[in-house]
Parts: sequence; C-alpha cells; structure tokens
Amino acid sequence: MVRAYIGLGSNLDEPINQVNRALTELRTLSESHLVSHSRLYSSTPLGPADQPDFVNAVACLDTSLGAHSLLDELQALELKHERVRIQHWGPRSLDLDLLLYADHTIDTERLQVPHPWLSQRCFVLYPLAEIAADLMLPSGISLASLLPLCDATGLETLA
Ligand code: ROI
Repeated sequence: MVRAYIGLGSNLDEPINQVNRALTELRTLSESHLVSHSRLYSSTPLGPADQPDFVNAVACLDTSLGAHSLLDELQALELKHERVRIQHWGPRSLDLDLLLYADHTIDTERLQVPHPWLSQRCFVLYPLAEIAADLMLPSGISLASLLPLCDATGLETLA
C-alpha cells in the first residue's frame, strides 16, 4: 500500500456538491482506501480573476494502484463530472490532482509528482496540512516550513 494525496478543486456547477460527490466517489476507487480528507475551503482563483471562487479540499488515500493507474481512475472520475475546461487556467467543474504518491518523484509526459505547483498553492498546502501536518515532501522540505511562505489571502474554510 502506498499513501497518496489528492487535491480537489471546482468552481462550476455547484462546486460544494462537486467536491462532496468526488469525496464520496474516491471511496469507491479500486484497490484503495480513503483514509481522511480535509474540510472544504473557498479560495479566490489563481489565474484569470473573472471566474467564480473555487472550492478546494485534499484527500488522503492508501492504494495498491500504481501511480498511472491511479491517475487513470482520477481522470475517469473527472469525466463523470462532465469536466469542462473552457480556457487554460479557467473555470472547471472538477479537478483531481495527484499531489503526492508516497515519496516518489515521477516525471512522465502524463504525470508529474509531486504536483509541480504544490509548494506555491495555499489552497493545496493548507488543506493538506490539516490532514498531514508532519508531512515531508520528497525534496526533504517539510510542509510546515512552506505554510508561512504562502499568502493565504482569500482562503477560507467552509462550515
Ligand atoms: N485557483 C484556485 N483558487 N483553486 C484551484 O483549484 C485552481 N485550479 C486551477 C487554476 C485555474 C490554476 N486556479 C485555481 O487549475
């Protein structure tokens, strides 16, 4: 079993429902067990500002799937949510990002792990810290040391 972390994000078609539904669906992934997930957060968009705020969360999964098989399953879930991506860095109904896959570093055409922007995105780091406060990234940098470097303006927990 490998411990993986998944970032969830949505800002279209009832984002809170999209993320809650995706958390339920993550429980059904094959050869996997959903260990925990963060609360839901609202965050101002990174990228074009003329789009709705996002709802973000992070989930922790133990899985026997290989990283690429896990990616396949995550992309299948995105499709179930009729993922639309109209413009680059624009609004989307559901994003599922494989953030971390144990301490592996993966760099293929389809998949980069750790997620390339992980350490700069407060809407990923804060929910991640909620469920994995002591996490070390494969680079040897601790999650805790990244949090103060990240501007959390516009990030709020949802009740
Ligand atoms: N901005 C926020 N706040 N949250 C996201 O999940 C998110 N996802 C994206 C882009 C468009 C870069 N901006 C985002 O893909």
